[in-house]
Amino acid sequence: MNRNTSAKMAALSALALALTACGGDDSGDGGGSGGGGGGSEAYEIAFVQGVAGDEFYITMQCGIEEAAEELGVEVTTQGAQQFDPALQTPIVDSVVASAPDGLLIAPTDVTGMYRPIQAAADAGIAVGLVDTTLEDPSMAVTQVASDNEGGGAAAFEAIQAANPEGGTVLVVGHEPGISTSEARIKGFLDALAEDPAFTALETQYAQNDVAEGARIVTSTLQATPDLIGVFGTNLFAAEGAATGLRQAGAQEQVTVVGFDAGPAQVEALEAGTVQALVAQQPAEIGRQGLEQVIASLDGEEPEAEIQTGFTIITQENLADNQDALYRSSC
Ligand code: T6T
Repeated sequence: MNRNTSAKMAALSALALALTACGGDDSGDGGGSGGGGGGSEAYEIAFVQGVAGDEFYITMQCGIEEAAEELGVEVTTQGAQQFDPALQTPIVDSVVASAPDGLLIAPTDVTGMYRPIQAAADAGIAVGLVDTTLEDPSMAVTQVASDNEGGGAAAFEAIQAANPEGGTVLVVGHEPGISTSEARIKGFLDALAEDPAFTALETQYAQNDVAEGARIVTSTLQATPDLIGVFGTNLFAAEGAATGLRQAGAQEQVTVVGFDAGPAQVEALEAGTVQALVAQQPAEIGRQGLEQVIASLDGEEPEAEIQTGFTIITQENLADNQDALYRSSC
């Protein structure tokens, strides 16, 4: 355990309790007209992940597949090897060519993915945006995502609770141009601006690469030895931050809060390299996205926007929040 003494951990635990599952409609009822127990036609739905092999999207796939079985629809899932619009575009183009009834997609760039997704809508495919979004999402019948700004603010509050005296913090974003990265950073920095005891260094981006995240944190520690906190905005950024701190031997000094709760993040939490995780509800995002797309295909009015909540996980409440952890397979 690092210099987060028991008092700091108690403060974090209290905050985690206060913030648990806040920030969204996590009722799981689809928020509207979707779903409805197997009455749908045997629609074909394509799910295009932001990236393959990321436990967030794997867990989302599990939620979509479970809902698809209940609803009697077919789902196929694909994802590129990297979070990159140049790699996601041909996948969407080939989905459009195969003419499914619906497309659920996490766009990897707010502008770069507009053309292929608009082409899907133009071809009569019902589009649902899950997790990430576009600058112009008007072609989508629904958008389902976490309260990303709220999650960013909660991440700052966790660092603040562990370091009430304030200090210098660093945000490691996942990648510029991805809506979730920008929203989480905004939420974090807006909350930080309310407390003059804290200063944020210029945000850096790990480019969804753990090694790059680690490099950013070790070089920041050299330039800013009094760093007290790091916010990693997704799986890769948070894992990179934890790795960098381990390499620099600075776990005692720096509070790390990361978005997401995959196995590596949970391991870092247990080891004390990370003090809090903002766990999203990826299965629920997928389920609700599917329900709304099907509602649209059934001629019902889909819910245009649904926001899901998050859970702040600490060492203290980890045992009670096993359901919030991401899965590596369905
Ligand atoms: O944080 C999630 C997702 O919400 C984000 O849009 C991209 O990164 C993740 O998939 C985690 O790696």
